[in-house]
Amino acid sequence: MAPRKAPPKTASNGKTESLETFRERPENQTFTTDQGIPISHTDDSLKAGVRGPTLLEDFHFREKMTRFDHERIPERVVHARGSAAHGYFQVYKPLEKYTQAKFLNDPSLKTPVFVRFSTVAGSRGSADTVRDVRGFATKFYTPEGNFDLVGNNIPVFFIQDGIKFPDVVHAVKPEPHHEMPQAASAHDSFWDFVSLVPETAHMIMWTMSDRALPRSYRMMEGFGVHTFRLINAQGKSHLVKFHWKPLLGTHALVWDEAQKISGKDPDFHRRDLWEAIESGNFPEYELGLQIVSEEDAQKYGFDLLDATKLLPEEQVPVQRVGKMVLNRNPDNFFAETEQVAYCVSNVVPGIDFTNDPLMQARLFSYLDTQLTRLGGPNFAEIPINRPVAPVHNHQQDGFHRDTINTGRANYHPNSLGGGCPFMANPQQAFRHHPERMEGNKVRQRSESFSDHFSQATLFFKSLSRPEQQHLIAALQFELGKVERPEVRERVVNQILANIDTELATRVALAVGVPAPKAVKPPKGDKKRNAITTAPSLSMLNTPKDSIQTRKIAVMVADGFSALEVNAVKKALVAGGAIVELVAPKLGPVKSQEGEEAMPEKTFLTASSVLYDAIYAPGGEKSVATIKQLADAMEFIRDAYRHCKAVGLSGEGTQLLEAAGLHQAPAAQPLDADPGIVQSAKGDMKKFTKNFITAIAAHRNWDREAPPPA
Ligand code: HDE
Repeated sequence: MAPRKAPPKTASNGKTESLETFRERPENQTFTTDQGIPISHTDDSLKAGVRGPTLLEDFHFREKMTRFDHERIPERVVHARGSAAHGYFQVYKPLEKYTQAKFLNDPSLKTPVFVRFSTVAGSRGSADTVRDVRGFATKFYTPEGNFDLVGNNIPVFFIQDGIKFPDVVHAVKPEPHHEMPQAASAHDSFWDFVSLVPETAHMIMWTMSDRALPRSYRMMEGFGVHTFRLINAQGKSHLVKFHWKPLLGTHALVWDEAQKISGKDPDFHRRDLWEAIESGNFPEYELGLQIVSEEDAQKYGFDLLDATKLLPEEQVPVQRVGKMVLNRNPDNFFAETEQVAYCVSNVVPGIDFTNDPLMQARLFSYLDTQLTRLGGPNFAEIPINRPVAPVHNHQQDGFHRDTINTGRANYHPNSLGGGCPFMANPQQAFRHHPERMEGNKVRQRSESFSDHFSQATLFFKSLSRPEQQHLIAALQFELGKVERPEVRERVVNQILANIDTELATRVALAVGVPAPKAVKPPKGDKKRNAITTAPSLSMLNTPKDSIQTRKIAVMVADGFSALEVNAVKKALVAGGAIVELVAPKLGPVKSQEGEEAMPEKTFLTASSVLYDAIYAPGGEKSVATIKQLADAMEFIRDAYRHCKAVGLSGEGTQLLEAAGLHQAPAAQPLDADPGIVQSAKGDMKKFTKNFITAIAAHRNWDREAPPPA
């Protein structure tokens, strides 16, 4: 791992300081029971005779075992697998025109945050790089109480009304009879649901796209999904969509790579986040707002209350209003990451809800599920969940109550307690927006929610060609795993055929289903998009100008060229990349110049799927050794297959042929491939420049052989 640039554990803010009271430090302390009784021996239980039975009076043994027996709490019903970090948020300039929220109005204020990233379907111990939506939940500890922005890395959702959430989650989770498959949507019950519920169409396009395979939590966008409201001090309301924009750009893995990583390092995203923060490469995101006046709400050809729709940036630009920096890892996974409780209904004055029926359901569900998961109603007192704003009310009792309320007036109004706590000044208190309401009591979907395919088509059409190929291949894979032909057929004909003919046809051919006829919008689905493509939806257009925090493996064995390695390493590190030497074994490797270097990994313990790019330097003996290693050849073939930058200098250039890549069925020949950077003669200056450009490009998708037609 690269050395730390800064000592992040000292990075503190109002929240992390408040946690100090609860931190337990064992340094130079004596071992005790939970009651503080000193213990000098914890390796043998108390017995009647040295070979006799353990005694019931052994309170130390019983306490130790009882505590162990009760360590587990229920995992989250969704988003069970997650990783989190502390940091802060700072607004660029006051947003008083739109909101009275203090943390969005004071540019000098660093609001503490705790962010938890997650997958959705898998259990707590499942792999990070599965095909799935990622959660992106942020708790802002503002001076006016906690605001939780509980978002995802995809701007839309599977369903329009929260009453269908149990159905979609049951369908995607492992099937109930045999609990398979884990953390995967590629099975019959999920696609059966999709085939019968056309409102899933748009979200399916996103989950089958590269967005569902992020390279890193540091390189994915976040979305509040629903339309929220911002309310200013005069009570005026604007509609708003929240966004997080990663400063490193939005980048993805490829499916074969993601699957291999699941085996090589199931903690890939967790480790990436942890190591980035430990080494001072703090993840950064800008908060973006799309603001729409109430008067314009009906202008976009779809209903802003429908969470299966996004508001294209081309129609309403995203204003970047502030920055979030994650600069400190938690001290204890369970106490912080596991016990944190986000809740959509945690809003502060100046932010309010809308009638989006998905959001309305969420306003109920989070607190409800936390009552079980965290064992009662007092979970807001768990240190990570406490606001930094003071808390005073008449709540009392229940399991795990920490607060010792003083006085005898636990009701309102009271005179015994002098009327305390006083009601807040209405100008500073939370005020629900007084939206006018009328209507009949009905169990019914609004007609304005009926167009399920226009934006699915818009998304598909807006992707670059390689992204479209990946999406088609993903559907070929997922439906290829579905056992029942009628389910495959329904997905193709009822869903995909309404999105795009080429997409539906290519999937149909790969999964043994008759190809559908040309797309025609189903009855009642007449609305079409105001725009035909939205470039902002493609990751092609994300920033690709830096190699910061990219990981590069240097393949060495005894006899490598230190001259070449040193030149390349220096340039890569100067660009902010992390360079690791990978060798046949641990322990020093000797260069042809006689220098010794220490490899971080071996071809056995590492794999190129764990790196962004690979570099093979010259050195006759080194290259001859590497050629003989099956794992090293696999290293090169995988990097090539996953479209990564491959740098080769001196004798290292022989390795492409040794790995059989001169025969690879690629769309682009090796010598025309900008991601394959070679210098047989060792012009290291030009070589490093081109290699850095290739790494910054993230991948060279033009190399890819297209999926079966
Ligand atoms: Fe959630 N969701 N969700 N969800 N969700 C939960 O709350 C729910 C939805 C999201 O890191 C649960 O404490 C319903 C959309 C994240 O702790 C639960 C509906 C979005 C997290 C729940 C949705 C999300 C959750 C499970 C449909 C993106 C993880 C454990 C109406 C905007 C938070 C928990 C963390 C977690 C309910 C849909 C994001 C069961 C009913 C849409 C990031 O309450």
